Amino acid sequence: MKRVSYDRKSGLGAAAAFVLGVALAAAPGAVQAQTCSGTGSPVLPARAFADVVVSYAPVVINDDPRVQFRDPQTALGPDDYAGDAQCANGCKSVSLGSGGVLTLRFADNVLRGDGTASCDLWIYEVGGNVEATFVDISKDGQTWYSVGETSGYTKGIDIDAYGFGPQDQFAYVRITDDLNQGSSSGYSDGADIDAVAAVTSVETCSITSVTPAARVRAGDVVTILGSGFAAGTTVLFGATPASAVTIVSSQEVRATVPTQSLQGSNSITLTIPGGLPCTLPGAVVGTLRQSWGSLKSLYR
Ligand SMILES: [Ca+2]
Ligand SMILES: [Ca+2]
Ligand SMILES: [Ca+2]
Repeated sequence: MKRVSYDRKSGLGAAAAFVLGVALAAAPGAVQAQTCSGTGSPVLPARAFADVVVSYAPVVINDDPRVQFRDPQTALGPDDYAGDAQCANGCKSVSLGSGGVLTLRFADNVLRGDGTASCDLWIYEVGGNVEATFVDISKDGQTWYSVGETSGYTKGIDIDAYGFGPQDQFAYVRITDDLNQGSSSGYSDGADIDAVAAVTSVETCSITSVTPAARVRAGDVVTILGSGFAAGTTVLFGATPASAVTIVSSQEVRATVPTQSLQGSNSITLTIPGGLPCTLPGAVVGTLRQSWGSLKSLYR
């Protein structure tokens, strides 16, 4: 939000704010409607929202945006901005400054196209003014694809319109404030991001570490840390199912190395029910030797 221009949400109820938001979208200088629109921001499951801050590079001029508006963690999880543009009760959004950049990642879900012109991606830009951002998406955090410009929180982005579809899975969203739109000063200068959601979302998981990773033997129990794990998650060592799996939490799974030999480097693949698998290549290096426990079970 920038000081000059409108004061869209302060002191207004959500319904009034929505009506004003629509009116402002057609105001001179405002960004025109995107390729899809909803009736205000959609109600989505918590898992659909962005999970991790990859990077945050605000443009700060004369201490604007102020430091309390520069916490990128406020852009994670479900939208929770309720009209407190001054952050009297703590900031619920992060301000980019003019030309600033915020990159987020989905860790327990991915963004896909849905094969129709319906909205697939939603940026919840909030605060006292409607401000525009350029939006790019990426599968790997390296190669980026522009999916246009958006503003406010009353319309979404249809990624099918950019040539993508259900076969494409994106884990990264990069939001760049349009420095040619809006003014360029104020305590929360630049676009203010409350949340980012994959409207067309498929659940998955991610693996951050496996221990032990070396000299793993049949019968050993390895601890897999990551996110998005759920009841019923299956585990593969290479192509071989784990002989036992314990779901400790959404961030920890313990799996028993299968009896078959696991010589050399092996990937670990987890699959949650109804979701897409997540794989860590070269996660464990096995040896032919079996653990004492598994040998005992063989000769029992
Ligand atoms: Ca998520
Ligand atoms: Ca779509
Ligand atoms: Ca928020």
